[in-house]
Amino acid sequence: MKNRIGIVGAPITIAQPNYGVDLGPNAIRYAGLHKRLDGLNVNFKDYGNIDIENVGTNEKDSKTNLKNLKEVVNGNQKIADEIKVIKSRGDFPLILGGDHSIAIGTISGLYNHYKDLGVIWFDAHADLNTGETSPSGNIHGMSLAASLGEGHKDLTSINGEGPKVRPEHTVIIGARSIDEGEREFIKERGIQVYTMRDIEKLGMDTVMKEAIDYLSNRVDGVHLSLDVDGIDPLHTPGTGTPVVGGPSYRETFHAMSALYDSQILTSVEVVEVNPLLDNKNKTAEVAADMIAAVFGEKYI
Ligand code: B3U
Ligand code: MN
Ligand code: MN
Repeated sequence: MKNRIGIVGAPITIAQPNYGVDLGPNAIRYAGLHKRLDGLNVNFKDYGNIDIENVGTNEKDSKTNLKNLKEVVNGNQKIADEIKVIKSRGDFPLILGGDHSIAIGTISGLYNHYKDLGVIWFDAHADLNTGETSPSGNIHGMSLAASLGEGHKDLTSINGEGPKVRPEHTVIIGARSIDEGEREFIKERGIQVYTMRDIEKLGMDTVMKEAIDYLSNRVDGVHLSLDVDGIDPLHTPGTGTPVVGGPSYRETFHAMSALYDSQILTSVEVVEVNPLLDNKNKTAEVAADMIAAVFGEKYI
């Protein structure tokens, strides 16, 4: 890692109903993030947490089917602005969420710095809903769609109107809970998806090799968006929408190590750690382990 890592907390929690994800950034710090990075001899600076208001309700808007649209947009605008500052300093952004809606802000902030940004979306879900298809109205299930230019205009217009990433530059890994509308989206737009079935058949090593190969020919930067619910809830109980049957701790660690070895990544975010649902900060510890792996920690 040549660049200094610029750490920032992005504590949005109102794009999903289990409030407490706003405590995620500090929980990951308390899990020993700085010490782990010190141990890897990487240079980093922690810029603290972005000031997010998090005033919301659990009501869907009757017209848009979205919860807390204005507040989520405001929070994400702040995140996009902060990412631009971190990038202009030449740092490698490491964003601690926050619910997964923060990807709308991070990817919008990264947008101007790349000609063709690639995204690896490690998640149990596809987050490809829009107000029309969402079963919940929760915007954290719409953030990849918004980044691809689909959904409410306010969500797709942060830092300029329209798509920030192309579907053919997007790889989803670990999916095992995909809604009907999301399935259509994937088919229509040709997004590369490695479901749990694919991981089971190919093995994580091959999946990562393929994903890295696929992206490295097409993009000039890769953002890793790691939703901790992508990992099996056996290891990550502190998250709002756990789905059984995910990659194990060691498979995920291996995936992160493969990304480190490839040196393909240009930014990383880790989302959906909810300390209020957790067991003795276990989920934040796993998040810190995965961050350490993605920055080069090895077993020996
Ligand atoms: N697909 C469902 C559930 C969900 C999405 N993301 C999470 N849960 N974490 C939805 O509400 O869009
Ligand atoms: Mn997600
Ligand atoms: Mn998820």
